[in-house]
Parts: sequence; structure tokens; C-alpha cells
Amino acid sequence: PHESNNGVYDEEQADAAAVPRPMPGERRKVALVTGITGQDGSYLTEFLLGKGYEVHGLIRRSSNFNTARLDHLYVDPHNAAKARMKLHYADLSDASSLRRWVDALLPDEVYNLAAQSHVAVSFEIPDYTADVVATGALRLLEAVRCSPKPARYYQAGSSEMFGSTPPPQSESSPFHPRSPYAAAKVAAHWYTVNYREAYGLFACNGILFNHESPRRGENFVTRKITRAVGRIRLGLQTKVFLGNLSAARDWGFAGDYVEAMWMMLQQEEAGDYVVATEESHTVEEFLQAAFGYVGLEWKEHVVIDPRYFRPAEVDNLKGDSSKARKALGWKPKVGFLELVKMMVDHDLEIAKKEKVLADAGYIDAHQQP
Ligand code: NDP
Ligand code: GDR
Repeated sequence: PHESNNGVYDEEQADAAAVPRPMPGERRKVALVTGITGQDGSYLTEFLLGKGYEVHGLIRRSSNFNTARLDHLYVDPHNAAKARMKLHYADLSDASSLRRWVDALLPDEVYNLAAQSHVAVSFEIPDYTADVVATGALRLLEAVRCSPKPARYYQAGSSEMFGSTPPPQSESSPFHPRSPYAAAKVAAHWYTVNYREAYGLFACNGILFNHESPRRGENFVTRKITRAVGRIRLGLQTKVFLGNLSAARDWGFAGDYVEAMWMMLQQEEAGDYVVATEESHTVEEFLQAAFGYVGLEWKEHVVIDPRYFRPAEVDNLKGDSSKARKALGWKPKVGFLELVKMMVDHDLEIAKKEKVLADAGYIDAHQQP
């Protein structure tokens, strides 16, 4: 991404550099992204802007600002001629808002990334999770199907859909979801397949295994750990409370994974693809790597708290992404240890700033994130 000195996305600077401009008489490709304020939405937006797209994001109303991950890409709408990323209010639970933006923008590509994406929270709010994750996808598919110019559609599927199916998991492995979130994602997966088969929609399911980054939400286990490592290293806290340490996940870097989403929509035919590093590590191994990187012993700082155990767990995920590697030419660039270091380095910087504020009495150091 191209940023000016004050961190604001600078179209002129970007266009002067490598960003493709449309040919005379051509319009820019238009992408519509739900979940644009989330981890993947921000990386996908950067990627699409770099490809010369105009990116429209649907954001939901919140009493707090929820656009922090996009601030570096934001151009004031009063400078609208320059802005290639635009944000609009809508909600996956509000069909009319989806329909209106799809019809108004006539996008070339729609990326459905919005979700109540926390597995443990989906046990607390199952009905809402199903409404946004499953029915929300159906509402968006309907909006796309009914549009005068149906866009290519990407559905953010998840390795959670495999649940208790043993690894390696590929496109042909059976789904056995273990949470309301995962069951809702299975429904969204089949809605997408059905709209492809029934209406000939160019609709793809990406079945993405866990992907993380410094922008990962702070209540997912990797980020929870790296935030704690930064703060413990700087003396801002001493303990971190966690649940099941023996679960194994196939963890990749989000920046690599959004590229696969785009690649799926550039193919001649729509299809479903597993995207994974094909390497699996336990939560304990992540702890070892993250604490070890800054010279700390994780066992001295981790406390097991039963509240973080889930009513049903997914024990072991390890993807087989050979289809995506062969058909899309995709492969991950960032490995496990590099990912851990990237996240810890980032969170050490945050902790340093917190320490300055805490030492000056502006924040309470004991107020853990
Ligand atoms: P995040 O939780 O970081 O982002 C979710 C996004 O959805 C946010 O922008 C959020 O808005 C938005 N959202 C939530 N509810 C609604 C709603 N009712 N209407 C409109 N928008 C809503 O998720 P990730 O970026 O990590 O993941 C992106 C997608 O990929 C999700 O669908 C997730 O389930 C799926 N996925 C993620 C994987 C991962 O490892 N990260 C792996 C496989 C699938 P707000 O910012 O306001 O909360
Ligand atoms: P996951 O990610 O459930 O795989 O879903 P998460 O990081 O929440 O959990 C991974 C594993 O860590 C264990 N764990 C803890 N998890 C959290 N959140 N907090 C803890 O304190 C803790 N202690 C141990 C969990 O039990 C689990 O086994 C993520 C989300 O991004 C989904 O939206 C996405 O679909 C999948 O990845 C692929």
C-alpha cells in the first residue's frame, strides 16, 4: 500500500507508482466487500487498491468507531474524487441494505467476509450467529442473483466446517461442524454451491484455515498470546488466562490468504478451494514460540481458566491445499515462526507505547486488554 507521511492513503502517489489505471473509456473494476473493517477486509482492501480496483465496503453501525484497521487507507469523502475506497452503512441482517448497495454499485466482484466470527462466542449467541453467518450469506447471494449484472461472488468459508473430521482436510473431506458458528458456515457454503448450480452464478467458496496477523482480533488465541507477551515483557502484566492448549491449528498469514480469495474470482470457472499452509501446531507450540522469542518461559505466565474451554472443541486442523496450489498457483509466503515473530514484534511496540502512557499516569497498566 502507498501511504503519505501522515499515514493517509494517497491516490496520486499510488497512481504515479505501480497501481494500474484503466484504459481510456474503461472503468475501474469495482469490488464490494462486506466485513471490510475486519482483519481480512483490511488486507483485501489494500490488495485490491494495489490492483487498481475501486473498493466499496459495507460497515455496520457501532457506538464506537470500528474502522481502525482501515484508517491508513481512508480518504476524507469531501475529497471524494480522490478516494478509491468508499464506506457505506449496511448490515448482513438487513436484506434491503444489501440489495440497495449491490444494485447501486453494480460491482464486478463481491467478497462476503462479514461474520460473527468468534467460535466460542457463537455458543453464547447462536441465533444471531446463524442469522449473520448463514442467512446473511443467503441474503447477499439473493441480492447478487437479482442484480441486473450479477457479480462474481466470494464466500468466506472456514476450516471449522471440518470440525471433528481428521486431518488432512481437503475439498472432498466431509464437514462435521462443532459449533453454531461452524454449522452456520456449512449452511453458507451450501447456499453458495446451490446458487452456482441453480442460477449459474459465478460463486466460489474459499475454505480458509486459520490466518492471523498483527491486525487479528485480540480475543483470538494467537493475538491474545502475542499481546500478553508484549505486555509481560514490558512489565505491564504477569499472567495470561487461557483454555485448551492442546488444540492444533494450521496457522498462516492473513496477507497471503486474501490473495487466494481474489485469485478464485479470476478463474474461468467458479469452484471451491482449501487454502492452508499444510503445517499444524498446537496452542502450546505457539506459546513456546512467542514467549521463547523474547526470552520468557511461557509456563511461568500462563494460567488455565476453564471459562475458555468450549462445549465442543475442534482438536486438529491441517489442510491439504493442493488444489489451490495447482489451479490458482497460490502458496503461502510467511511461515509459522515468521508469523509469530511478526505478531510479537508488533505487540512489543504497542506495549512500549502503553508503558509510556502508564508511567505518565495516563492509563492504568493493570487494565488488561
Ligand atoms: P473479523 O472478525 O476480524 O471481521 C468480521 C467482520 O464482519 C468485521 O468487519 C465485522 O464488523 C463484520 N460484521 C460482523 N457482523 C456483521 C453484520 N451483522 N453485518 C455486517 N458486518 C458484520 O473476521 P476475519 O477478518 O478474521 O475473517 C473474515 C471472514 O473469514 C469471516 O467471515 C470469518 O468467519 C472467515 N474466516 C476467518 C478465518 C480466520 O482465520 N481469520 C478463517 C476462515 C474463515 P465490525 O468491525 O463492526 O465488528
Ligand atoms: P478458532 O480460533 O476457534 O480456530 O477460529 P481461536 O483463536 O479462537 O481458537 C483457536 C484454539 O485455541 C484454543 N484456545 C483459546 N481460544 C481463544 N479464543 N481464547 C483462549 O483463551 C484460548 N485458549 C485456548 C481454542 O479452544 C481453539 O482450539 C478462528 C476464527 O477466525 C474463525 O472465524 C475461523 O473460521 C477459524 O479460525 C478458521
